[in-house]
Amino acid sequence: MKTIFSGIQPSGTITLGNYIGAMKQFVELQNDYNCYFCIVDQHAITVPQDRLELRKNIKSLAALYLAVGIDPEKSTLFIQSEVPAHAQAGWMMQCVSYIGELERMTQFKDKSEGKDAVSAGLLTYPPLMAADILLYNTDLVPVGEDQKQHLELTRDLAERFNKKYNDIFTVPEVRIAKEGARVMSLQDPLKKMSKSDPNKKSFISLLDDPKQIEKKIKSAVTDSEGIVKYDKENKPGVSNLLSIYSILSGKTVAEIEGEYEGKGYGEFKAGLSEIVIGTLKPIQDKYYALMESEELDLVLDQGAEKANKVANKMIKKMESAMGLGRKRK
Ligand code: ATP
Ligand code: LTN
Repeated sequence: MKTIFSGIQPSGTITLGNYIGAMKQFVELQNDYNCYFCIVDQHAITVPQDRLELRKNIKSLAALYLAVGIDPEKSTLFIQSEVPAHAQAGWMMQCVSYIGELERMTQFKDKSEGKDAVSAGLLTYPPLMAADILLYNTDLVPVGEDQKQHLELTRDLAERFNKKYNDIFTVPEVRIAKEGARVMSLQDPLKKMSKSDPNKKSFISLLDDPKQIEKKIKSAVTDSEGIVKYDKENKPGVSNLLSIYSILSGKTVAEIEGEYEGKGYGEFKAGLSEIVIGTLKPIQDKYYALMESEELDLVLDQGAEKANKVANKMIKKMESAMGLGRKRK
């Protein structure tokens, strides 16, 4: 069986973008692959976090992974900081990375822009991500479109390490969903929907209640034409809503366009709200039950145990390849 690895930052509550672009794929893939899904809390601290809020988000993200359908019998779910090999391998991968290539990452440029205090961790975020992936002999990494550049760098770093030291890493492939790989902000359809956006109206979180969902969709930016038609160039707002509608309902964009022909955005938005609320209801019910149960800690303990075993084997190989420590019998 081939291996999959992917991670999500506990930097807020999962949005519809994270769900459609990443999590929904995870659930489908876990039947056919040996899967590792990680809560990358060490990546989250590359930007300022409130400690209580971070702890809350870590637990909540674990519950959401399970609530959307990650099955701990099939997949290994764990917290990055509970597997020290990630930080160890992250350091080694930093030492094969060049500052220039890290400075060229668009996520680094976007997140550091206009800030006067940028952490060194924000720059060295990608070698830690490469470490996450390479520790598990990963074949495939399902992510949203925004992570493509980081995956290309991961491949470069793996090849560089293999050539310079020893051929120990599997060079992973990226897997980006055909549809919904880049869900856009409801307030600025030219920007991606992001869970850490300070404007809460720009995203729908998986835990928003029906009233909030209706309100956010009602205030989503569209245009003045009043025609429900997919046209990404000229109607980015409506097109984004149409993609969300299509992915969550299983209907094609053409079918939805037909359904709302001659009707205005009000009716279309009400229909979309209903679809979103219907999709999230069972997830939320499961989530609140999990948050009260003891299952979560059990799953995370087992996940960390399994991940530690696998990752520590790779650390030994990496250290040996680089000549760190002593030779053991
Ligand atoms: P942050 O706002 O803290 O940077 P984020 O919302 O961008 O967080 P991540 O934790 O960085 O989310 O990403 C988790 C997964 O969700 C990744 O695979 C990422 O590519 C995917 N993803 C994030 N935003 C979107 C989006 N708008 N559309 C589709 N996929 C997305
Ligand atoms: N950088 C990713 C989160 C992430 C990740 C990973 C994704 C950290 N490590 C390993 C896939 C594989 C993000 O910001 N979405």
